[in-house]
Amino acid sequence: MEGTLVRRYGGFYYVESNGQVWTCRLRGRFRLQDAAFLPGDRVIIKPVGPGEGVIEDLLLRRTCLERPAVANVEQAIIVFALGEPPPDLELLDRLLFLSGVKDFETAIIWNKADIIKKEFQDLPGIYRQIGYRSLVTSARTGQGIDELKAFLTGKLSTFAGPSGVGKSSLLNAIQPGLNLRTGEVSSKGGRGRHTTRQVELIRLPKGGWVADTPGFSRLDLPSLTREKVAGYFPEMLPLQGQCRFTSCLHRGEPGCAVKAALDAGRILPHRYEHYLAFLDEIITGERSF
Ligand SMILES: Nc1nc2c(ncn2[C@@H]2O[C@H](COP(=O)(O)OP(=O)(O)OP(=O)(O)O)[C@@H](O)[C@H]2O)c(=O)[nH]1
Ligand SMILES: [Mg+2]
Ligand SMILES: [Zn+2]
Repeated sequence: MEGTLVRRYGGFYYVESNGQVWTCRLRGRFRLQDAAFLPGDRVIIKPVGPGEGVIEDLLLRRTCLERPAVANVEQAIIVFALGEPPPDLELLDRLLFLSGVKDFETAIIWNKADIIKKEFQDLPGIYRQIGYRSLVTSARTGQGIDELKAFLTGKLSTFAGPSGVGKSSLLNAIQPGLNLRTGEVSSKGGRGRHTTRQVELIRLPKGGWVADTPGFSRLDLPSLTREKVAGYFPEMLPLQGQCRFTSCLHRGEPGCAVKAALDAGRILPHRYEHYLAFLDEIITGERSF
């Protein structure tokens, strides 16, 4: 039988197949490569008892993410809070960049609208203007939850974002009765407490899957050639080919259209800074090959 790996825990693999969750072990020849199995993977299982099975085979993956570790992702739902913890825009831009390189559909969820801090209130509009889907929600009041549900239906999505922003709380709001564990944001550092420990795939009533994932604050960039970096910044994309030099990397070369757009206020300073930082990282990565 074909199924979807929804969770791994303590040497067991939980596989959904035919509307039922099977508790599985890996077949002998796979045991040494158990790291190769990720939630989201399509597998073949053989029932060995009531609700129990053995994983016989792993089907070809269409996509793979390392952080959060989920296979076959079609859509990245990037979650940040408009209050505590304060949004780390470099991490956001990194996630947007990675999601673009992986060719995922993307949406930014700005959660905790009920305790929004003034200094962050323009962010949803700013990112919408750049071209991203940008939705304001509150897991507490229910604001935006129906729209979020509509985003998720029919696809395999993964939540991604820092600890404490409300990823598990949003899923609980979408699907009352789910009872995912949620944790306080610490009063000292304003950080989450890493309440979710494992990736868990949740089946949506109207079709599709969504992965609740542990929060993280660091993320490596994919390997890429330096000329491609600007193409994953939607506000720079239309300027391609307009710089004086075709090899322009927009780092201060004369006649640079990106620099002109920055000076004219059509590209935001923090986005440009992150472009430069990512470009540096990509160039360093090129050298290490
Ligand atoms: N005021 C308010 N609090 C929220 C909202 N969403 C979540 N919280 C609170 O924020 C804290 C963290 O929520 P979680 O859902 O555990 O956050 P998470 O993103 O799953 O965190 P990790 O599992 O650690 O990655 C909890 O105390 C929630 O009650 C919201 O919309 N408004
Ligand atoms: Mg969580
Ligand atoms: Zn340029």
